[in-house]
Amino acid sequence: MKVYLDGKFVDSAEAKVSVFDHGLLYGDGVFEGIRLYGGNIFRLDEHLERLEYSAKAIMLDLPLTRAELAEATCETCRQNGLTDAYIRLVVTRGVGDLGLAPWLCPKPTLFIIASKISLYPKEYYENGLAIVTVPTRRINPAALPPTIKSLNYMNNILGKIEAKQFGALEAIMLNDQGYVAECTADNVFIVHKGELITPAASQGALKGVTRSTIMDLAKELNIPIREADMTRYDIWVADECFLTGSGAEVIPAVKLDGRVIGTGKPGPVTQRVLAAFRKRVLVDGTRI
Ligand code: PXG
Repeated sequence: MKVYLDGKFVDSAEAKVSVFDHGLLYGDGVFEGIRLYGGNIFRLDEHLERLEYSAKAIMLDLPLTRAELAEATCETCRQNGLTDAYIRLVVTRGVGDLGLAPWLCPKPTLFIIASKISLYPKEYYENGLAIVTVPTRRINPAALPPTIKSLNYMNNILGKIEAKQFGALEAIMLNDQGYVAECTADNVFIVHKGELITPAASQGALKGVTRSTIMDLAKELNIPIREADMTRYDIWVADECFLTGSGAEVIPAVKLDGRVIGTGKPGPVTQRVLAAFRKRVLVDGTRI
């Protein structure tokens, strides 16, 4: 496997960063998780825009322009002969002294990995996931905006660990006011009386690329959609629930904390959205 590292393609065994890299020392950096479907990098431009916003938010100057980043991403896929893959694009603050000071890190580190991703087993797309609410709250946007896709994922990792303790593969994370924010690595949607509802980013959600795709698809399919405050009650009484993310795509959730959601089976709106999403990923984006 060839990895793009600071302008060169290197063998995965040689793709190493320094122990003084602030991405490692402090989680100081930003990243994107992107999918390649049948030679199409899904919504690459949208991912790169979010990367630019994440970098701007942490006052990190990206070492490449958007066009250069796009080309490096495509070339990483080509170099590895991939047509379907998971792409991880990471920009760290770079190498510096011990001590937080980002201004003492002269050069960001940029690497791009294109590889396989382990998805949820197929049966969960057919039968739905049983999810739980975890005690760990999503980070308050005033502490660290969850809209920044930063290398600080400890909040989500704590949620993921708790989900596993309760025997679930994914979990609802509430914000510190008790409203539903998102899942550990996915956004959440419910269907209620034919309408799609998802929490706003201001409630502590990442502005997911899959989430924004669902918003576009819903308009095309004439399914009403809106952002709204959401509590666990809204999920308890929802007709359907599904999660979205670059890894998960669109996956039905049929139980929350042992309670059945809707009929307990993936519902018709979820299935329509999932089918439309699967078609869209092949055409919406950048050919490598
Ligand atoms: N919320 C969080 C906290 C995420 O990390 C999403 C929502 C969904 O966003 P997108 O843009 O993907 O629709 C994410 C995305 C991984 C992995 O390596 C994580 C994500 C995506 C792909 C792979 O576990 N998280």
